Amino acid sequence: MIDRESKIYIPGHKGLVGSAIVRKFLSEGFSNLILYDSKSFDLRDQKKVEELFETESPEYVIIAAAKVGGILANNLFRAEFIYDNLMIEANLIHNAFKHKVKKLIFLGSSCIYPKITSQPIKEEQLLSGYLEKTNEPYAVAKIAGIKLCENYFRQYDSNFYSVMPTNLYGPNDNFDLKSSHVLPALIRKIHEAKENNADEIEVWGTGKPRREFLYVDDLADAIFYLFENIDARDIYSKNISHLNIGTGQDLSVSELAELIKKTVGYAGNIRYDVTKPDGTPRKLLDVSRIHQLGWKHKTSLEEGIKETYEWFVNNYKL
Ligand code: GFB
Repeated sequence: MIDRESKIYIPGHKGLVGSAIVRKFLSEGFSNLILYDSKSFDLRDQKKVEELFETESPEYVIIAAAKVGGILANNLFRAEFIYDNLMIEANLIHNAFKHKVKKLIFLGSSCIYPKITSQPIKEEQLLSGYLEKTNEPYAVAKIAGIKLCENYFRQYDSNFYSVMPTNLYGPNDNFDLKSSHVLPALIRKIHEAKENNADEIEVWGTGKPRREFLYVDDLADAIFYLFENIDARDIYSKNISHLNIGTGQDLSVSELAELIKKTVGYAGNIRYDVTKPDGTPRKLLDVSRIHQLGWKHKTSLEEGIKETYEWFVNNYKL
């Protein structure tokens, strides 16, 4: 068991993922959390990050900070998606090394895998083919983060490793229609269509791409489990560079829209805007490794959507 008094730095603690990790760690008795607001603290600033490590001396680091967004934001803000993410992760990982952090967990995304690859996707399939163009800048930055952790381990024995969650959703998600991911976007569109008695909603692309969704509190649970039980050598000794985290189940965007319509109680039609990109046809993670390590998700997609919809109705200010 890791000492509950340990100092844990969680960059990105206000986002969807970071806020779930904070909730989980607080509930497990860790109260010595180092939390800096990314609005007032620029993680791209090398000097500032160095000063933070000198002042705070964190013992553990969990990197939930990143510039993230849905398919359109990734495609439009390509320069920021690669630059911001490279700077954030390089500053954090290098300073964690310099300040002898005991364990660091870096979070990426399932978009690191090739666009066309066999399914479900095993960890070994990283760098075995071309990336999906819409999120190539983000994916390249995340692959660089994986390789930073792996090579600080290989050269210096740093206890740093990466986890790649599938598409995430839950409380504190981004519901802005231009920058959000599909699940929160459809919750908002369907809710507003119901409120306004609209006949139809617009869904981007063909509705055929398949996605896997993990409730963010389940991700936080997985991170906590790994934090307590798994070290870098447990990962790299298996000749993999990171661990997948998902449910092992996917559905099409059309099926997702139908599920959300049911939860919200909306009976209108769906119009597909095929001028918008589909992105990767499918990215279902092979989660057998994390299952073998003793962790499995708990929340069904139906329950997770219900919780997220309730959160949206009660908390989101339109
Ligand atoms: O969730 P999403 O934006 O990202 O889109 P990706 C998933 C699928 O849903 C795409 C369709 O085929 C979209 O065209 N979609 C339908 C919509 N309606 C909507 C809508 O209203 N909003 C959005 N956003 N999509 C991202 C990557 O890819 O996934 C990131 O760009 C990251 O790098 C993230 O990895 C997890 O799953 O295609």
